[in-house]
Amino acid sequence: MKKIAILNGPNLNRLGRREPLIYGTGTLADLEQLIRDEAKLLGVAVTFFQSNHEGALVDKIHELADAGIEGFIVNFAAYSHTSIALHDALKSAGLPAIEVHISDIKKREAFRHTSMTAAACVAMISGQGFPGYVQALRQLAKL
Ligand code: CA2
Repeated sequence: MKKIAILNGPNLNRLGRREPLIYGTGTLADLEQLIRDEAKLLGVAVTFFQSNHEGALVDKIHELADAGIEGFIVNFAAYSHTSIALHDALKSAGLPAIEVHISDIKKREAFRHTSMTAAACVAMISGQGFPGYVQALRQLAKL
């Protein structure tokens, strides 16, 4: 069974509490359940990690790569726009990664238009809401 990790970055543990017009009303637990349901249909094993700390996300990428994970779905949230460390961590893992953004980052403030981490990914899905993670899982399952 293919093993995929879903990594979520800072403030995504607050989903469903504020800004419903941008991020919807679902919580992180709802998002994880949606992905778990799809993983079951696809016959893929999924593992989840959320952190508000850049270094913790870097450490988790290394740990999962050493443990034999086969791909990543990443939403590094605000770190997507700033973090060369997370870009390098994905590169060091040498595994397929798909970046997801719940909102359409190109239609928001200019400081969200660039992603440092997307360049270390095989694809980016932005603006599809929670279903963007499901799309990413389907794509990775095929690789
Ligand atoms: O659209 C996305 O998925 C983002 O990665 C979400 C990040 C944002 O910094 C990125 O530019 C785009 C924000 C994470 C969640 O922030 C919340 C803010 C208010 C309420 C709940 C979550």
